[in-house]
Amino acid sequence: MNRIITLDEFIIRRQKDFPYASGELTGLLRDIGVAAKIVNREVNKAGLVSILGKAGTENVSGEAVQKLDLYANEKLIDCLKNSGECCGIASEELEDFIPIQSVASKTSKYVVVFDPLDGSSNIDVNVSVGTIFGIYRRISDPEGPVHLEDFLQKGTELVAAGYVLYGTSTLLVYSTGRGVNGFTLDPSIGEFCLSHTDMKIPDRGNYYSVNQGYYLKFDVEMRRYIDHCSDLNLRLRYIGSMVSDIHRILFQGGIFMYPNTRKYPQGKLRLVYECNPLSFIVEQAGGKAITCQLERVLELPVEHLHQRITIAIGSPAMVEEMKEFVERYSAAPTFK
Ligand code: P6P
Repeated sequence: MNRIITLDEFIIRRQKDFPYASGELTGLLRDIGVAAKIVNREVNKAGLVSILGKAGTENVSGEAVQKLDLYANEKLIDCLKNSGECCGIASEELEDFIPIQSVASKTSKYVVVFDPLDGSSNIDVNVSVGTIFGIYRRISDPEGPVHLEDFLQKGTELVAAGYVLYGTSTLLVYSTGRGVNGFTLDPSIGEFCLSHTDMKIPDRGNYYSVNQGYYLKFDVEMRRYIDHCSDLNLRLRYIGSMVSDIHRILFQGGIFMYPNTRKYPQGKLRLVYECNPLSFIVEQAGGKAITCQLERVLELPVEHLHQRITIAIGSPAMVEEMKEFVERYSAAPTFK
């Protein structure tokens, strides 16, 4: 049996990959791991305590916020505030970013963006949900407080990104730009243990993931590509939790799409909190991530914190095929 390698041990070992590493990123990643364990503890017993159900409030995107969303948001903020390695936070649940003013934190060089509990509409029906995070180096004057510009960086500027999947087991997957590794939580020792080394997405797969219920609302080129997936007898798998849907695609190959609809003409999914971190990971695993207008997600200019985009992400051969359908059938002017 292979020796157990914990997340902490792995992060510390990999710190040597960065000659100028000062240990700050190591500390930050470990603190995110602690927050994930705390959130996991509550997610796993959500049915037993009064944190189920809608919290009665709406988040900045106008969606009903579940109590577990608020709990996960608070725990992540607490852990990052106490870490001393992060000078600012932006959460999908909050209108604006939060500067961290403590003496230890305000001179630190990293800011963190996160969706504390993505797919939370699935909580009450015991379907897997996830946390998504991204880490940027601050670009504003290190002597002063963080600025909005620190959080509006392109996905190509990510220093690290990851997700936690609270499913049949709890899995933390992350990348610092040198490949993708996955760690499964062993509750008996309370540690995330290396379980998926150097993850690579298959060039193509048997799955496509899209909300078929909106099919008639998609543009013709997306409908043509979805018909093509169906003609190939690919299997439709759609959980409605982006982390779960993308994890399947990352692991088994396939393509996930959220095109524009009448309700979401720009697309529904958030660039900062969902699409950039997950696109960073999928690209690091050899996959591709583009918008349905064929732009590379990671190169998109970030105009505001809650910007929404369309996305097609997954196996490279399948994303390329979807691109060919868009170029062939799109009524819009030819894409650059
Ligand atoms: P729809 C969850 O609310 C989420 O942000 C993603 O996790 C998920 O992929 C998507 O929205 C589901 O949206 O419109 O299909 O219910």
